[in-house]
Amino acid sequence: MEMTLRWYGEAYDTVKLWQIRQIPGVRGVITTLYNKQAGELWTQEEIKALKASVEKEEMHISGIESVNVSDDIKVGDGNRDEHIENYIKTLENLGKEDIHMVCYNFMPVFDWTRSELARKRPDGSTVLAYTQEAIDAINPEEMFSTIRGEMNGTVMPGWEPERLAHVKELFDRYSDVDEKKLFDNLVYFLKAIMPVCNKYDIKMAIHPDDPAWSVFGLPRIINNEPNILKMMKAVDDVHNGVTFCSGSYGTSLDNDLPHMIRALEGRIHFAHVRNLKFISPTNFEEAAHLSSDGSFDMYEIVRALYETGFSGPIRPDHGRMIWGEQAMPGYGLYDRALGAAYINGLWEAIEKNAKRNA
Ligand code: DNO
Repeated sequence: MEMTLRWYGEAYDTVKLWQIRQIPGVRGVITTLYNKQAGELWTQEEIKALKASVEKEEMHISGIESVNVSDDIKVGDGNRDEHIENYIKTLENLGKEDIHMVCYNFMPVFDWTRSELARKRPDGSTVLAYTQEAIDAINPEEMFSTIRGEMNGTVMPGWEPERLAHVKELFDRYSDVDEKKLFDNLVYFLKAIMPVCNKYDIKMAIHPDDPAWSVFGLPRIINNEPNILKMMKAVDDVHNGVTFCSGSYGTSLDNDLPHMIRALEGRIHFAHVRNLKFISPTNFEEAAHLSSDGSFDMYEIVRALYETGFSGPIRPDHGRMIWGEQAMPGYGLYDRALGAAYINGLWEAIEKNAKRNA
């Protein structure tokens, strides 16, 4: 594995590359052209400039999170084919710039959903949290304005104001999209992009639905082991793989995370590692990465990645907001740096133990 950190680019991130570079073992970042709307083409010049901005700090790009998929592609209408053409050209331009891992999601309307972005924990840190009761009480069309006030002035991924200004229209477009249709549209998209992925060895890593069940009546298709296996079988190519996100699959207590990692051996191209603390099965908050702070056994998650030969980029995921930091909720420097150090420690211990016992 390669330890990395997510970075939103010079114009958007409160965290600076020189700070990331001081986290032990981190030389790679996962980044994006954050100003791009889904469906737009990324030119080679733009990608080159992004690369240069990272490399001047003696770091490199380990993958893209995300090249977003447009609603036209997800719904299967409008400008779907033009957007797929742009996606293919974008992948080609990324391949030419030697970038080989792309994370994306196929969630309708909203990317991740949380009901709170700053729940206070007993130690004074704040975290993202979810309660089903709170979500049920929100009118989805007002979801954005409800949580906007907690974004610390940042633009959060998947919550682009330009898109969410039309949220009612978006909901209407999905009104006849059920799970089968969404799945078929995903397969259509994957089949169209596989040739370029093969040509440039670009590993596509679909991000799971977060939370792993339907919210606001919208369909969910990437939420459990049988569904991912179905997706991988429908387009059986190593470049059609997944982002294993413990905090997203882990929202459902029915998902056995180490078991899933083993079932997906060879097709996990990117790992997001974080911990959640459950108050009830539909009320959880994000915790520190340390196992004992939450509900997951992080040792078993990292061990499963190690034992299945995971060699892609890994990143600590959402951190708590600690030490007075003001940043994008989940994406401050301090707690993610602690997370990286902890995961590195687990990995080193697991690796040395495995070698000793070999
Ligand atoms: C949230 C992230 C997601 C993820 C996208 C991938 O913090 O994990 O926004 O990047 O779903 O496309």
